[in-house]
Amino acid sequence: MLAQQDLSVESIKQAILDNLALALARQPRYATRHDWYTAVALTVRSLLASYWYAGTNVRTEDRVRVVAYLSAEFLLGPHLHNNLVGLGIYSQVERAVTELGQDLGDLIWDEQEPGLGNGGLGRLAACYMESMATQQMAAIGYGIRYEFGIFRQLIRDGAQVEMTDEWLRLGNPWEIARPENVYLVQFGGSVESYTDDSGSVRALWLPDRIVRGVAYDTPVLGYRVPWVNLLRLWRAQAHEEFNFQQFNAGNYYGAVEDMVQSENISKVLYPNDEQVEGKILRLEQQYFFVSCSLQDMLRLHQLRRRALAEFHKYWAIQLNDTHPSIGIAELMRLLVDVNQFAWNEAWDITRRTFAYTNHTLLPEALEKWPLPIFARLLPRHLEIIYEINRRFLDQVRERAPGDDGRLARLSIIDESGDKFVRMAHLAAVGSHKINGVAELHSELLKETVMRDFAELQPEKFTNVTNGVTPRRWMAVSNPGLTYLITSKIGDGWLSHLERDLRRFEECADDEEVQDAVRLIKYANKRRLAEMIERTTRIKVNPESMFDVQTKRIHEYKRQHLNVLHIITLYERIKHDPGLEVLPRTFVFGGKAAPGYAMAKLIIKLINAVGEVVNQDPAMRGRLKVAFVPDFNVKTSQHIYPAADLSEQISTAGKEASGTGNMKFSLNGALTIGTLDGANVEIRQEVGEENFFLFGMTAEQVQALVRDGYHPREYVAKNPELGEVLNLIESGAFSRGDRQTFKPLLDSLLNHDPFLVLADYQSYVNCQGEVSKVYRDERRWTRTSILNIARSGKFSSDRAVHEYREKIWRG
Ligand code: 26Q
Repeated sequence: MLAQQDLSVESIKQAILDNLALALARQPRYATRHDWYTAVALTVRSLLASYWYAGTNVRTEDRVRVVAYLSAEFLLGPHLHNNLVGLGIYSQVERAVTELGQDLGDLIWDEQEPGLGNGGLGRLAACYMESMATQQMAAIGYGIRYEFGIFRQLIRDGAQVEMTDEWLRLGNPWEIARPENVYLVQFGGSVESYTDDSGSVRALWLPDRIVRGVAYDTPVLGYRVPWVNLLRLWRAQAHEEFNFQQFNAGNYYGAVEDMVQSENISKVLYPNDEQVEGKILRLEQQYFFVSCSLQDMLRLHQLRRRALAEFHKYWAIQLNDTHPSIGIAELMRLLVDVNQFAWNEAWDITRRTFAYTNHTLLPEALEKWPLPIFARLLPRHLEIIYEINRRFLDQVRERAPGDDGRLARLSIIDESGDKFVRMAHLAAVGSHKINGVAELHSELLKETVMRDFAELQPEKFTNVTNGVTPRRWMAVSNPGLTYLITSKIGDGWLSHLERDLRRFEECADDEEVQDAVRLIKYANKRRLAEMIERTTRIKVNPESMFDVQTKRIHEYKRQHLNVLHIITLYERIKHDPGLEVLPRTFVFGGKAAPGYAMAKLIIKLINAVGEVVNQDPAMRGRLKVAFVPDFNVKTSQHIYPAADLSEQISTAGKEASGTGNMKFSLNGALTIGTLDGANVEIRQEVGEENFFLFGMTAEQVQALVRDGYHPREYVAKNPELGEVLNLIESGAFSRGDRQTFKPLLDSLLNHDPFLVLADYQSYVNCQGEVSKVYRDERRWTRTSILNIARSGKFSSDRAVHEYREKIWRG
């Protein structure tokens, strides 16, 4: 076993060989690349072990309040590279691996990432876990160990094809199963009441199904600190004893079938993003992992020998959106039904423990469960929610007598038509703090979806602007730039981004630094160009400007606005073949929810336009379009460092924060964007003269929607826009077929809630300005350096610090 004190190249080599021989039973000459990867991974993991124990001691012995970050998603990305950088042993391991005849870069690339998230929300959870470890805050991330993460995306004939993500097929050296750490989770059945020894009437839940949750632990290492936090993910298993009651009744196959059913709970991540569907299995997943997690917290609390009445003093539970909000009813159940607490005391503990982060204002993304589904699956929780709601509405009635409209709007139960449980209302009532994820978003939250709550309890509302970890998004992804910055300002900035990165600003006018920044960007663009050619066969020129939009595909994010601009340039060149245009490569990436037809059509449009543009000789050396398949953490690490221009063009008021915007800016891309989400704060930080702003404000959007949006008026006034739409309509991008893109045009022209055509001209003008500035190399690079140097605020270290100060202090 390799000890931390002995990290010579020789001993690392020996440890890798030992792991190959002893853990994998493989001789070097027969080892595959993946065997080597696993041997290196196990070697690195063993170096984390002693930090790991130390953390266990804090969580079980000390008096600190531990953060429990509850999230249905953790989009960690590959571990190996990150842990090598975190331990500060990259170069030794690289030498050891080279001497063993392998290439560390190849082994790193071999890792299959755990794609246990959809996008921003899941990746945010991963950045926060890393920052909490770096700040040596005791924290546990709780979630689901999905057997299949987010689907793998292929592009076939320009369209998205989904493949299952078998990330565990070759094993996972980073996790440790804890088969002894199991909890039982009940579902369905009925509730009866009984009188306990002291004469109180109590509820007894008689479930009709019991599932077992097994813990799988993954270490989350802090950067250059002796600290590891735990990510504890639950896997569903059949509870044999229970199911085999059926066996005793002579139904062996029935019992086995039920067991298979149970394991389905942790099978697959729902690939929805910002549009929710009320699927029973999804509610089962949520309750499953939340119940396991709370039982685990109670057990750890007891290990610390603390009274249950003090639970809130030792645990701060953060709800990553409403997905785990059933936890509020579950903690009440565990306190009242299982531990015989009085309601009021249990409620006090619960409210002081939970806090809720909202990530969206889109009505279609607010979770609500049809009452019949909820009643069937969680009958006791529904009773508890009714009681929470009754007491809450009584309070409201006292404050605002006779205002039935307000009561109906605030109620946890939506009774306006078919009945639903509104999870955001449950989360709001059961939490002591509610936060949005960017200044603008937090303000809009109080004005729109949570307005009545904000009037009632304004002190509950706060903002914590999102952040991203500079370790993965800079040190790991962009070693060239990291090295340059360190050579200028020393190496403290990776741990103190907000304090130190600013000092790089002094280099903005230094021509040598400018040249170096340009060279690094060029090398990163070549690396991305290679990846693009390998995956799409499209050759792109790293000398051209890389104009990049990567994020989930959604109408509100307006990838189609970007496409309208591409077609505009295409048309201009067609009309005037001698036209001087700035050579641009448009890079797209992102997944569409498999059931979201319009998003899939947008992918088709991007690829269709690309196909026409890329093969047209008149466009050569001017325009190229590439769609990078399977945008995920691993591929994105090649993308952010290579971008010149970052597209953040959502309809104002719709993107809660965005975090890709921060990763781009930190890596020196300039942003073209609307006043939406964290763009507003990025612009504030980098300076308005260093940000390409266009489009309506959130207020203007609201007003236009209120007064009636008539998209055709914009077309009537704008011949160039008309031509662009006509070209799509004519079938120019669909081999003459006029049907393909009809639904998209129909939406743009008749009922587009995201006002694409209203922002079109402003966007195209702004892009003209972008081209102008890009031609001035020095000015562009200077601005790029200012973007980097002024991005310190967007570190997730700052964000978790704010959570601690504003929310977790209690
Ligand atoms: C809900 C119910 C059923 C199935 C799936 C879902 C589901 C899953 C994922 C709903 C939403 C999501 C993901 C949302 C998300 O990623 N939101 C983004 O969160 C980021 C972090 O705060 C923000 O920066 C983005 O603005 C926001 O869009």
